[in-house]
Amino acid sequence: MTTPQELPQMPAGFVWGTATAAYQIEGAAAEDGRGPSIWDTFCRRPGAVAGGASGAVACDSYHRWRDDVQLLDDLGVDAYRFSIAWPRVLPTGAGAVNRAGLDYYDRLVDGLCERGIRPFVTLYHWDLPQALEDAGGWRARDTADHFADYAAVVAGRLGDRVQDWITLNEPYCSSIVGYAEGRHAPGAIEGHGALAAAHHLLLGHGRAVTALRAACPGARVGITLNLSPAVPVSDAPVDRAAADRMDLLLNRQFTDPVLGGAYPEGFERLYAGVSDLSFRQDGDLQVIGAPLDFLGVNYYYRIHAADAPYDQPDAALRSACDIGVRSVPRAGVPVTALGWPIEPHGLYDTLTGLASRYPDLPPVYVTENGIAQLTDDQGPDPDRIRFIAEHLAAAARAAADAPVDLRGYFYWSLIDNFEWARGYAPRFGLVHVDYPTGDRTPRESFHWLRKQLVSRSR
Ligand code: PNW
Repeated sequence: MTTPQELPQMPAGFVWGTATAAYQIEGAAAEDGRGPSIWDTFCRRPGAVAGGASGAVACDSYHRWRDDVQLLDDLGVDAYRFSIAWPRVLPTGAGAVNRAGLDYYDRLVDGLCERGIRPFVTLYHWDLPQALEDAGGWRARDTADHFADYAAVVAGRLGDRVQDWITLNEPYCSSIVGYAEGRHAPGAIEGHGALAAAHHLLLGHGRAVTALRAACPGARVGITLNLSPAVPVSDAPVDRAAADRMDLLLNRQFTDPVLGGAYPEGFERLYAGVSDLSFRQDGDLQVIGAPLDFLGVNYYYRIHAADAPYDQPDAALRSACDIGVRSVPRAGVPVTALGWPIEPHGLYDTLTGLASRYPDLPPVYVTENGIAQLTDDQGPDPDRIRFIAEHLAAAARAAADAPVDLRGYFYWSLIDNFEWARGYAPRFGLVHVDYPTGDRTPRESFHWLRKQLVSRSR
Protein backbone atom coordinates (compact mmCIF):
# COMPACT_ATOMS: atom_id res chain seq x y z
CA MET A 1 0.00 0.00 0.00
CA THR A 2 1.26 3.45 -0.83
CA THR A 3 0.62 6.08 1.79
CA PRO A 4 -1.68 8.81 0.52
CA GLN A 5 1.25 11.21 0.21
CA GLU A 6 3.05 9.10 -2.35
CA LEU A 7 2.28 8.50 -5.96
CA PRO A 8 1.57 4.96 -7.07
CA GLN A 9 4.05 3.23 -9.35
CA MET A 10 2.86 3.71 -12.89
CA PRO A 11 4.00 1.66 -15.86
CA ALA A 12 7.19 2.66 -17.65
CA GLY A 13 6.40 5.23 -20.32
CA PHE A 14 3.56 6.76 -18.31
CA VAL A 15 3.39 10.44 -19.23
CA TRP A 16 3.46 12.98 -16.40
CA GLY A 17 2.49 16.48 -17.29
CA THR A 18 0.70 19.68 -16.43
CA ALA A 19 -1.89 21.63 -18.41
CA THR A 20 -2.81 25.22 -19.23
CA ALA A 21 -4.94 27.03 -21.82
CA ALA A 22 -4.18 30.03 -24.01
CA TYR A 23 -6.77 32.53 -22.82
CA GLN A 24 -6.13 31.66 -19.19
CA ILE A 25 -2.39 32.38 -19.24
CA GLU A 26 -1.18 34.27 -22.32
CA GLY A 27 -2.48 37.82 -21.99
CA ALA A 28 -1.22 40.02 -24.87
CA ALA A 29 -4.77 39.96 -26.19
CA ALA A 30 -4.17 42.65 -28.79
CA GLU A 31 -0.56 41.95 -29.66
CA ASP A 32 1.06 40.88 -32.91
CA GLY A 33 -2.18 40.80 -34.82
CA ARG A 34 -4.30 38.59 -32.55
CA GLY A 35 -7.98 39.06 -33.32
CA PRO A 36 -10.67 39.28 -30.64
CA SER A 37 -12.25 36.13 -29.29
CA ILE A 38 -15.63 35.52 -27.69
CA TRP A 39 -13.94 35.64 -24.30
CA ASP A 40 -12.60 39.17 -24.87
CA THR A 41 -16.16 40.19 -25.65
CA PHE A 42 -17.77 38.24 -22.83
CA CYS A 43 -15.39 39.67 -20.23
CA ARG A 44 -16.60 43.18 -21.10
CA ARG A 45 -20.21 42.27 -20.38
CA PRO A 46 -21.17 43.74 -16.99
CA GLY A 47 -21.50 41.04 -14.35
CA ALA A 48 -20.23 38.22 -16.57
CA VAL A 49 -16.88 37.70 -14.84
CA ALA A 50 -16.12 38.08 -11.14
CA GLY A 51 -14.45 41.40 -10.40
CA GLY A 52 -14.81 42.49 -14.03
CA ALA A 53 -11.62 40.54 -14.77
CA SER A 54 -10.41 39.40 -18.18
CA GLY A 55 -7.54 37.51 -19.77
CA ALA A 56 -6.12 40.67 -21.33
CA VAL A 57 -2.94 40.31 -19.25
CA ALA A 58 -3.43 37.06 -17.29
CA CYS A 59 -0.04 35.45 -16.50
CA ASP A 60 1.59 37.23 -19.44
CA SER A 61 2.83 33.88 -20.72
CA TYR A 62 2.94 35.39 -24.21
CA HIS A 63 6.06 37.20 -23.00
CA ARG A 64 7.04 34.97 -20.07
CA TRP A 65 6.77 31.57 -21.78
CA ARG A 66 10.45 30.94 -21.09
CA ASP A 67 9.69 31.10 -17.36
CA ASP A 68 6.94 28.53 -17.86
CA VAL A 69 9.25 26.19 -19.78
CA GLN A 70 11.87 26.58 -17.06
CA LEU A 71 9.29 25.66 -14.42
CA LEU A 72 8.30 22.55 -16.39
CA ASP A 73 11.94 21.59 -16.69
CA ASP A 74 12.50 22.12 -12.95
CA LEU A 75 9.42 20.07 -12.18
CA GLY A 76 10.73 17.25 -14.29
CA VAL A 77 7.55 16.47 -16.22
CA ASP A 78 7.56 14.54 -19.48
CA ALA A 79 4.90 16.63 -21.21
CA TYR A 80 3.11 19.96 -21.31
CA ARG A 81 -0.45 20.38 -22.47
CA PHE A 82 -1.18 23.89 -23.72
CA SER A 83 -3.65 25.35 -26.18
CA ILE A 84 -3.37 27.45 -29.30
CA ALA A 85 -5.43 30.63 -29.55
CA TRP A 86 -7.33 30.34 -32.83
CA PRO A 87 -7.60 34.16 -33.16
CA ARG A 88 -3.80 34.50 -32.94
CA VAL A 89 -3.44 32.22 -35.94
CA LEU A 90 -6.49 33.37 -37.90
CA PRO A 91 -7.62 36.73 -36.48
CA THR A 92 -11.08 36.47 -38.03
CA GLY A 93 -11.29 32.70 -37.78
CA ALA A 94 -10.82 32.04 -41.48
CA GLY A 95 -8.85 33.52 -44.34
CA ALA A 96 -5.49 35.16 -43.92
CA VAL A 97 -2.99 33.49 -41.59
CA ASN A 98 -1.25 35.70 -39.04
CA ARG A 99 2.36 34.54 -39.15
CA ALA A 100 3.33 36.37 -35.97
CA GLY A 101 0.74 34.39 -34.04
CA LEU A 102 2.08 31.08 -35.29
CA ASP A 103 5.63 32.25 -34.57
CA TYR A 104 4.77 32.43 -30.87
CA TYR A 105 3.76 28.77 -30.74
CA ASP A 106 6.73 27.84 -32.89
CA ARG A 107 9.07 29.36 -30.28
CA LEU A 108 7.22 27.67 -27.44
CA VAL A 109 7.35 24.26 -29.12
CA ASP A 110 11.06 24.67 -29.83
CA GLY A 111 11.63 25.66 -26.20
CA LEU A 112 9.84 22.55 -24.99
CA CYS A 113 11.61 20.23 -27.41
CA GLU A 114 15.01 21.62 -26.38
CA ARG A 115 14.25 20.49 -22.83
CA GLY A 116 12.87 17.15 -23.94
CA ILE A 117 9.32 18.06 -22.91
CA ARG A 118 6.66 16.57 -25.17
CA PRO A 119 4.06 19.08 -26.36
CA PHE A 120 0.39 18.07 -26.22
CA VAL A 121 -1.40 20.71 -28.25
CA THR A 122 -5.07 21.53 -27.73
CA LEU A 123 -6.49 23.33 -30.75
CA TYR A 124 -9.62 24.71 -29.13
CA HIS A 125 -9.86 25.67 -25.50
CA TRP A 126 -12.88 27.97 -25.83
CA ASP A 127 -11.49 31.10 -27.52
CA LEU A 128 -13.57 31.22 -30.70
CA PRO A 129 -12.68 34.15 -32.98
CA GLN A 130 -15.37 36.79 -32.45
CA ALA A 131 -15.89 37.14 -36.21
CA LEU A 132 -17.09 33.54 -36.33
CA GLU A 133 -19.46 34.11 -33.42
CA ASP A 134 -20.85 37.08 -35.34
CA ALA A 135 -21.65 34.62 -38.13
CA GLY A 136 -23.50 32.26 -35.76
CA GLY A 137 -20.66 30.74 -33.78
CA TRP A 138 -20.89 27.02 -33.10
CA ARG A 139 -24.60 27.12 -33.93
CA ALA A 140 -23.46 27.40 -37.55
CA ARG A 141 -22.31 24.33 -39.43
CA ASP A 142 -19.67 26.37 -41.29
CA THR A 143 -17.76 26.81 -38.05
CA ALA A 144 -16.91 23.09 -38.11
CA ASP A 145 -15.30 23.52 -41.54
CA HIS A 146 -13.39 26.60 -40.44
CA PHE A 147 -12.12 24.66 -37.45
CA ALA A 148 -10.74 21.87 -39.65
CA ASP A 149 -9.03 24.46 -41.88
CA TYR A 150 -7.48 26.08 -38.82
CA ALA A 151 -6.30 22.67 -37.58
CA ALA A 152 -4.56 22.08 -40.92
CA VAL A 153 -2.80 25.45 -40.72
CA VAL A 154 -1.45 24.77 -37.24
CA ALA A 155 -0.39 21.21 -38.05
CA GLY A 156 1.32 22.48 -41.20
CA ARG A 157 3.51 24.70 -39.07
CA LEU A 158 4.06 22.61 -35.92
CA GLY A 159 3.50 19.08 -37.18
CA ASP A 160 7.20 18.37 -37.64
CA ARG A 161 7.66 18.62 -33.85
CA VAL A 162 4.20 18.02 -32.38
CA GLN A 163 2.76 14.51 -32.57
CA ASP A 164 0.09 14.70 -29.87
CA TRP A 165 -3.01 16.68 -30.82
CA ILE A 166 -6.19 17.35 -28.89
CA THR A 167 -8.91 18.78 -31.09
CA LEU A 168 -11.31 20.17 -28.50
CA ASN A 169 -11.23 20.79 -24.79
CA GLU A 170 -14.55 19.99 -23.12
CA PRO A 171 -17.12 20.52 -25.87
CA TYR A 172 -19.73 20.27 -23.09
CA CYS A 173 -18.52 23.59 -21.71
CA SER A 174 -18.21 25.28 -25.11
CA SER A 175 -21.76 24.29 -26.02
CA ILE A 176 -23.84 23.87 -22.87
CA VAL A 177 -22.11 26.26 -20.45
CA GLY A 178 -21.63 28.83 -23.26
CA TYR A 179 -24.91 28.57 -25.20
CA ALA A 180 -27.39 27.15 -22.65
CA GLU A 181 -26.29 28.21 -19.16
CA GLY A 182 -24.86 31.50 -20.36
CA ARG A 183 -22.10 31.35 -17.72
CA HIS A 184 -19.34 31.18 -20.32
CA ALA A 185 -18.79 32.99 -23.60
CA PRO A 186 -20.73 33.76 -25.70
CA GLY A 187 -23.21 33.92 -22.81
CA ALA A 188 -26.29 32.64 -24.64
CA ILE A 189 -29.26 30.84 -23.08
CA GLU A 190 -30.72 28.59 -25.74
CA GLY A 191 -32.17 25.17 -26.37
CA HIS A 192 -31.86 24.26 -30.04
CA GLY A 193 -28.87 26.57 -30.53
CA ALA A 194 -26.88 24.98 -27.72
CA LEU A 195 -27.57 21.46 -28.99
CA ALA A 196 -26.58 22.55 -32.49
CA ALA A 197 -23.37 23.98 -31.02
CA ALA A 198 -22.58 20.62 -29.38
CA HIS A 199 -23.17 18.78 -32.65
CA HIS A 200 -21.11 21.20 -34.70
CA LEU A 201 -18.27 21.04 -32.18
CA LEU A 202 -18.25 17.26 -32.57
CA LEU A 203 -18.42 17.56 -36.33
CA GLY A 204 -15.53 20.02 -36.26
CA HIS A 205 -13.61 17.54 -34.13
CA GLY A 206 -14.18 14.75 -36.66
CA ARG A 207 -13.16 16.92 -39.60
CA ALA A 208 -10.09 18.11 -37.74
CA VAL A 209 -9.04 14.51 -37.11
CA THR A 210 -8.84 13.98 -40.87
CA ALA A 211 -7.13 17.32 -41.45
CA LEU A 212 -4.50 16.67 -38.77
CA ARG A 213 -3.67 13.22 -40.11
CA ALA A 214 -3.34 14.60 -43.63
CA ALA A 215 -1.05 17.45 -42.55
CA CYS A 216 0.99 15.40 -40.08
CA PRO A 217 1.24 11.71 -40.95
CA GLY A 218 2.72 10.69 -37.57
CA ALA A 219 -0.01 12.51 -35.65
CA ARG A 220 -1.68 10.95 -32.64
CA VAL A 221 -5.08 12.58 -32.36
CA GLY A 222 -7.58 12.70 -29.53
CA ILE A 223 -10.29 14.80 -27.90
CA THR A 224 -10.63 15.91 -24.31
CA LEU A 225 -13.99 15.48 -22.60
CA ASN A 226 -14.97 16.55 -19.10
CA LEU A 227 -16.66 13.55 -17.56
CA SER A 228 -18.52 13.46 -14.27
CA PRO A 229 -20.41 10.42 -13.08
CA ALA A 230 -23.96 11.47 -12.25
CA VAL A 231 -25.14 9.63 -9.16
CA PRO A 232 -28.71 9.80 -7.89
CA VAL A 233 -29.11 11.28 -4.40
CA SER A 234 -31.57 8.53 -3.52
CA ASP A 235 -32.91 5.24 -4.81
CA ALA A 236 -36.21 6.86 -5.70
CA PRO A 237 -37.03 6.25 -9.37
CA VAL A 238 -37.40 9.99 -10.01
CA ASP A 239 -33.87 10.67 -8.74
CA ARG A 240 -32.47 7.77 -10.76
CA ALA A 241 -34.18 9.15 -13.85
CA ALA A 242 -32.76 12.61 -13.07
CA ALA A 243 -29.22 11.21 -12.82
CA ASP A 244 -29.76 9.45 -16.12
CA ARG A 245 -30.82 12.72 -17.80
CA MET A 246 -27.74 14.43 -16.40
CA ASP A 247 -25.55 11.60 -17.68
CA LEU A 248 -27.05 12.00 -21.16
CA LEU A 249 -26.47 15.76 -21.22
CA LEU A 250 -23.05 15.86 -19.63
CA ASN A 251 -21.32 12.65 -20.62
CA ARG A 252 -23.03 10.49 -23.20
CA GLN A 253 -24.00 13.29 -25.59
CA PHE A 254 -20.25 13.36 -26.25
CA THR A 255 -18.83 9.91 -25.48
CA ASP A 256 -21.43 7.94 -27.45
CA PRO A 257 -20.91 9.71 -30.80
CA VAL A 258 -17.13 9.96 -30.42
CA LEU A 259 -16.47 6.45 -29.12
CA GLY A 260 -19.50 4.61 -30.45
CA GLY A 261 -20.56 6.51 -33.58
CA ALA A 262 -24.14 7.06 -32.37
CA TYR A 263 -26.13 9.45 -30.21
CA PRO A 264 -27.38 7.85 -27.00
CA GLU A 265 -30.79 6.34 -26.73
CA GLY A 266 -33.15 8.66 -24.93
CA PHE A 267 -31.50 11.83 -26.18
CA GLU A 268 -34.30 12.73 -28.64
CA ARG A 269 -36.86 12.12 -25.90
CA LEU A 270 -34.94 14.33 -23.47
CA TYR A 271 -35.23 17.25 -25.88
CA ALA A 272 -38.68 16.62 -27.35
CA GLY A 273 -40.25 20.02 -27.88
CA VAL A 274 -36.93 21.79 -27.23
CA SER A 275 -35.20 20.95 -30.51
CA ASP A 276 -35.98 18.84 -33.57
CA LEU A 277 -32.23 18.16 -33.86
CA SER A 278 -32.48 19.12 -37.53
CA PHE A 279 -28.81 20.13 -37.58
CA ARG A 280 -27.87 16.44 -37.79
CA GLN A 281 -27.10 15.32 -41.33
CA ASP A 282 -26.50 11.95 -42.92
CA GLY A 283 -22.89 10.90 -42.61
CA ASP A 284 -22.11 13.19 -39.66
CA LEU A 285 -21.77 10.36 -37.18
CA GLN A 286 -19.23 8.60 -39.38
CA VAL A 287 -17.11 11.74 -39.29
CA ILE A 288 -17.61 12.26 -35.56
CA GLY A 289 -16.91 8.63 -34.73
CA ALA A 290 -13.57 8.45 -36.56
CA PRO A 291 -11.23 6.15 -34.60
CA LEU A 292 -8.96 8.05 -32.25
CA ASP A 293 -5.45 7.47 -30.99
CA PHE A 294 -6.45 8.46 -27.46
CA LEU A 295 -9.19 9.89 -25.31
CA GLY A 296 -8.45 12.77 -22.94
CA VAL A 297 -10.47 12.76 -19.73
CA ASN A 298 -10.82 15.80 -17.51
CA TYR A 299 -12.06 14.73 -14.10
CA TYR A 300 -12.86 17.09 -11.26
CA TYR A 301 -15.94 15.81 -9.40
CA ARG A 302 -19.05 13.70 -9.34
CA ILE A 303 -22.54 15.14 -9.70
CA HIS A 304 -25.12 14.23 -7.06
CA ALA A 305 -28.34 14.54 -9.00
CA ALA A 306 -31.86 15.02 -7.70
CA ASP A 307 -35.12 15.34 -9.56
CA ALA A 308 -36.31 18.95 -9.72
CA PRO A 309 -39.00 20.98 -11.47
CA TYR A 310 -38.10 22.38 -14.90
CA ASP A 311 -37.40 26.12 -14.89
CA GLN A 312 -39.67 26.45 -17.92
CA PRO A 313 -42.76 24.24 -17.91
CA ASP A 314 -43.15 24.94 -21.65
CA ALA A 315 -40.54 22.84 -23.50
CA ALA A 316 -40.39 25.32 -26.36
CA LEU A 317 -38.93 27.91 -23.96
CA ARG A 318 -36.37 25.63 -22.32
CA SER A 319 -32.61 25.93 -22.58
CA ALA A 320 -30.61 22.76 -23.15
CA CYS A 321 -29.58 22.59 -19.48
CA ASP A 322 -33.15 22.89 -18.20
CA ILE A 323 -33.64 19.14 -17.82
CA GLY A 324 -35.35 18.88 -14.43
CA VAL A 325 -32.24 18.05 -12.46
CA ARG A 326 -30.71 19.73 -9.47
CA SER A 327 -27.14 19.09 -8.36
CA VAL A 328 -27.09 18.90 -4.57
CA PRO A 329 -24.34 18.91 -1.95
CA ARG A 330 -23.87 15.57 -0.27
CA ALA A 331 -23.48 15.41 3.51
CA GLY A 332 -20.18 13.95 4.61
CA VAL A 333 -18.39 14.50 1.31
CA PRO A 334 -15.45 16.91 1.65
CA VAL A 335 -15.41 19.76 -0.84
CA THR A 336 -12.75 22.02 -2.34
CA ALA A 337 -12.69 25.78 -1.79
CA LEU A 338 -14.96 26.02 -4.85
CA GLY A 339 -17.46 23.64 -3.24
CA TRP A 340 -16.58 20.80 -5.62
CA PRO A 341 -16.96 17.38 -3.98
CA ILE A 342 -13.63 15.59 -3.50
CA GLU A 343 -14.32 12.01 -4.58
CA PRO A 344 -11.34 10.29 -6.17
CA HIS A 345 -13.48 7.20 -6.54
CA GLY A 346 -15.40 9.15 -9.18
CA LEU A 347 -12.30 9.00 -11.37
CA TYR A 348 -12.17 5.23 -10.84
CA ASP A 349 -15.83 4.98 -11.86
CA THR A 350 -15.29 7.23 -14.87
CA LEU A 351 -12.42 5.15 -16.23
CA THR A 352 -13.88 1.72 -15.51
CA GLY A 353 -17.26 2.91 -16.83
CA LEU A 354 -15.68 3.94 -20.13
CA ALA A 355 -14.05 0.53 -20.45
CA SER A 356 -17.28 -1.33 -19.88
CA ARG A 357 -19.41 0.86 -22.15
CA TYR A 358 -17.00 1.18 -25.08
CA PRO A 359 -15.28 -2.04 -26.15
CA ASP A 360 -12.95 -0.18 -28.51
CA LEU A 361 -11.88 2.42 -25.97
CA PRO A 362 -8.60 3.94 -27.16
CA PRO A 363 -5.72 4.67 -24.76
CA VAL A 364 -6.68 7.24 -22.15
CA TYR A 365 -4.89 10.24 -20.70
CA VAL A 366 -6.20 12.16 -17.72
CA THR A 367 -5.72 15.54 -19.39
CA GLU A 368 -6.91 17.59 -16.39
CA ASN A 369 -7.44 17.04 -12.69
CA GLY A 370 -6.82 19.61 -10.02
CA ILE A 371 -7.91 21.53 -6.96
CA ALA A 372 -8.28 25.25 -6.37
CA GLN A 373 -7.54 27.31 -3.31
CA LEU A 374 -9.09 30.72 -2.76
CA THR A 375 -6.25 32.10 -0.68
CA ASP A 376 -3.62 34.21 -2.41
CA ASP A 377 -0.58 32.62 -0.84
CA GLN A 378 2.52 30.61 -1.57
CA GLY A 379 2.34 28.65 1.65
CA PRO A 380 2.06 24.91 2.10
CA ASP A 381 -0.75 23.28 0.12
CA PRO A 382 -1.18 19.84 1.67
CA ASP A 383 -4.73 19.56 0.31
CA ARG A 384 -3.37 19.74 -3.23
CA ILE A 385 -0.77 17.07 -2.53
CA ARG A 386 -3.38 14.77 -1.05
CA PHE A 387 -5.76 15.48 -3.94
CA ILE A 388 -3.18 14.51 -6.55
CA ALA A 389 -2.02 11.39 -4.71
CA GLU A 390 -5.55 10.13 -4.12
CA HIS A 391 -6.67 10.71 -7.69
CA LEU A 392 -3.59 9.01 -9.09
CA ALA A 393 -4.19 6.06 -6.80
CA ALA A 394 -7.80 5.83 -8.01
CA ALA A 395 -6.68 6.02 -11.65
CA ALA A 396 -4.07 3.31 -11.08
CA ARG A 397 -6.69 1.06 -9.45
CA ALA A 398 -9.00 1.55 -12.43
CA ALA A 399 -6.22 0.58 -14.85
CA ALA A 400 -5.55 -2.54 -12.78
CA ASP A 401 -9.21 -3.56 -12.55
CA ALA A 402 -10.49 -2.78 -16.05
CA PRO A 403 -9.19 -2.81 -19.62
CA VAL A 404 -8.16 0.84 -19.52
CA ASP A 405 -4.88 1.63 -21.22
CA LEU A 406 -3.99 4.61 -19.03
CA ARG A 407 -1.10 6.49 -20.59
CA GLY A 408 -0.66 9.67 -18.58
CA TYR A 409 -1.82 12.32 -16.13
CA PHE A 410 -1.76 16.11 -16.50
CA TYR A 411 -2.29 18.23 -13.40
CA TRP A 412 -4.43 21.35 -13.86
CA SER A 413 -2.64 23.63 -13.67
CA LEU A 414 1.06 24.45 -13.87
CA ILE A 415 0.42 28.02 -12.74
CA ASP A 416 -2.44 29.98 -11.20
CA ASN A 417 -4.42 31.58 -14.01
CA PHE A 418 -7.64 33.20 -15.23
CA GLU A 419 -10.39 30.89 -14.04
CA TRP A 420 -13.04 32.00 -16.56
CA ALA A 421 -16.21 33.45 -15.02
CA ARG A 422 -14.67 33.24 -11.56
CA GLY A 423 -11.79 35.53 -12.47
CA TYR A 424 -8.46 35.23 -10.67
CA ALA A 425 -9.60 34.22 -7.17
CA PRO A 426 -9.52 30.42 -7.65
CA ARG A 427 -5.91 29.29 -7.80
CA PHE A 428 -5.24 25.85 -9.26
CA GLY A 429 -1.49 26.20 -9.70
CA LEU A 430 1.42 24.13 -8.54
CA VAL A 431 3.00 27.55 -8.92
CA HIS A 432 1.69 30.75 -7.36
CA VAL A 433 1.34 33.72 -9.69
CA ASP A 434 1.43 37.24 -8.33
CA TYR A 435 -0.83 39.68 -10.15
CA PRO A 436 -0.05 41.98 -11.75
CA THR A 437 3.72 41.42 -11.61
CA GLY A 438 3.39 37.90 -13.02
CA ASP A 439 6.05 36.62 -10.63
CA ARG A 440 5.93 32.86 -10.31
CA THR A 441 6.69 31.00 -7.07
CA PRO A 442 6.48 27.21 -6.82
CA ARG A 443 4.31 25.90 -4.01
CA GLU A 444 5.03 22.95 -1.77
CA SER A 445 3.00 20.70 -4.10
CA PHE A 446 5.42 21.56 -6.90
CA HIS A 447 8.42 20.48 -4.82
CA TRP A 448 6.58 17.36 -3.68
CA LEU A 449 5.70 16.37 -7.24
CA ARG A 450 9.24 17.03 -8.41
CA LYS A 451 10.56 14.67 -5.74
CA GLN A 452 8.08 12.02 -6.80
CA LEU A 453 8.99 12.40 -10.45
CA VAL A 454 12.71 12.16 -9.81
CA SER A 455 12.31 8.79 -8.10
CA ARG A 456 9.82 7.26 -10.55
CA SER A 457 10.54 4.38 -12.84
CA ARG A 458 11.08 5.40 -16.44
C1 PNW B 1 -11.98 22.99 -16.88
N1 PNW B 1 -17.96 25.25 -15.04
O1 PNW B 1 -13.21 23.48 -16.92
C2 PNW B 1 -11.23 23.66 -17.97
O2 PNW B 1 -10.80 22.84 -19.02
C3 PNW B 1 -10.15 24.57 -17.48
O3 PNW B 1 -9.98 25.57 -18.44
C4 PNW B 1 -10.50 25.10 -16.11
O4 PNW B 1 -9.62 26.07 -15.67
C5 PNW B 1 -10.53 23.92 -15.18
O5 PNW B 1 -11.50 23.00 -15.60
C6 PNW B 1 -10.83 24.26 -13.74
O6 PNW B 1 -12.12 24.77 -13.61
C7 PNW B 1 -14.32 23.92 -16.35
O7 PNW B 1 -18.97 24.58 -15.29
C8 PNW B 1 -15.41 23.11 -16.44
O8 PNW B 1 -18.04 26.35 -14.43
C9 PNW B 1 -16.63 23.53 -16.00
C10 PNW B 1 -16.73 24.81 -15.49
C11 PNW B 1 -15.64 25.64 -15.39
C12 PNW B 1 -14.44 25.20 -15.82
